Amino acid sequence: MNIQDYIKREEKFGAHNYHPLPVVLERGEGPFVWDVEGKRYFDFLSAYSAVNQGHCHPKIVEALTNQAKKLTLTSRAFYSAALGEYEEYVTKYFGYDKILPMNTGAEGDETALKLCRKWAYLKKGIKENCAKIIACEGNFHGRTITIVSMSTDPDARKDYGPFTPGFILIPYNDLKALENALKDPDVAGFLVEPIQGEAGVFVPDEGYLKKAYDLCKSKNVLFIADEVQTGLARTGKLLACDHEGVHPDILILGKALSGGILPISAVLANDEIMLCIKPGEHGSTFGGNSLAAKVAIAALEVIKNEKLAENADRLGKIFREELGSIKSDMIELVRGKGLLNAVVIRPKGGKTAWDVCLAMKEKGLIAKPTHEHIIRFAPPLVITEKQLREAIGLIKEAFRLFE
Ligand code: IF1
Repeated sequence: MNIQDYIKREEKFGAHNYHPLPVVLERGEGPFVWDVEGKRYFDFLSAYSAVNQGHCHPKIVEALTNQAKKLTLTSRAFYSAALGEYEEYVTKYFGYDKILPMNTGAEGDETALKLCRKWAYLKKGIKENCAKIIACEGNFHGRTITIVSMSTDPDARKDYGPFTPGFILIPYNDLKALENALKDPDVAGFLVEPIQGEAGVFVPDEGYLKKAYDLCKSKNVLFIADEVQTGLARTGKLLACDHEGVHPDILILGKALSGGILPISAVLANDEIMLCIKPGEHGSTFGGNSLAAKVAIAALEVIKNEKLAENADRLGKIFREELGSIKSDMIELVRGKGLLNAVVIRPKGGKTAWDVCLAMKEKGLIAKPTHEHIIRFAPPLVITEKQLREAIGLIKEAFRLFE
């Protein structure tokens, strides 16, 4: 089979809910992936920041294979040795009383929404079915019908109605709008991405998160941070909220919580919030399974032991400086934090971000445009400076093709 055969087979038997770059991958290691013809690429998407620890990290794979031979899943109908060990480890790691373990990021967000509403009725005293949650325009929190009910992206929500009520949308990075929305006594929570990933790596103004947090506290509203994409060292700190010393009331994690090995997500909160959910009021078959518990511990150990946040911080500065120095009228601006960066592309002669991505693929680096004219660059955080500089060279070569 050649590459086209692989692509045709996916087209024929798979739903068309994506438009992938024409590359067929079959192996990954560290910052690299190889296609079915053995060609090597720098992976500059990291599966949307799920592979922060690098592809197939040996320590995480070892935890997976050891536990897979022992016990993978018993469900939460019973206690399990691995889950308790993970719960203690992860709550101490992030500084919370408790974790509610789930699987996908969307389930993490849904769990946070349910927790916030429960708290609203049981603790804040909002009238039942009247709780409101503030979210930001341009948000991405997953793809369930309730989550797309607060989306402003037509592609994410068209023809999926009717939608879940109870959301107030405000512009991102706009404290006045937040202050205004917080006047509503039925507001229970503010759900926000510390950096908006899908919207094109929007980094809010310095101090925005801290001031937003303080505004929420002044109105007894929960500050809910969706760190599914920005968390776990991606932006140069363990959490993006750490850049401003904000400790969210509810923290949502996913993606790299498993190092890209399994779907693992988590919601962390203190007892006053977490204990609002009683037995039988929420759950999932795979949430907190023993295999995920051991994989998540290993994934978190790698982040600490290999100082991935420090690496992301240092290399991110080099990346933005180098990309910013490229003389190309297709580069409108470069922005990001740590190793979550994006380049806004100015189309030229009919050539778009997609064409740049195709050119980079030919050079041996894969990345994908988001929203037409923005290319996100997010390599695994294990990349070395030498590898990063080699990758930057390939990016520069690709842009030169359009001069
Ligand atoms: C797709 C990007 C999109 C997320 C944040 C929750 C979730 C995500 C901040 C849900 C997931 C993924 C989903 C994937 C593409 C990618 C993505 F922002 F990362 F680029 F879509 F916007 N919160 N983001 O970023 O987690 O349920 O997927 O595990 O759906 O196309 P999930």
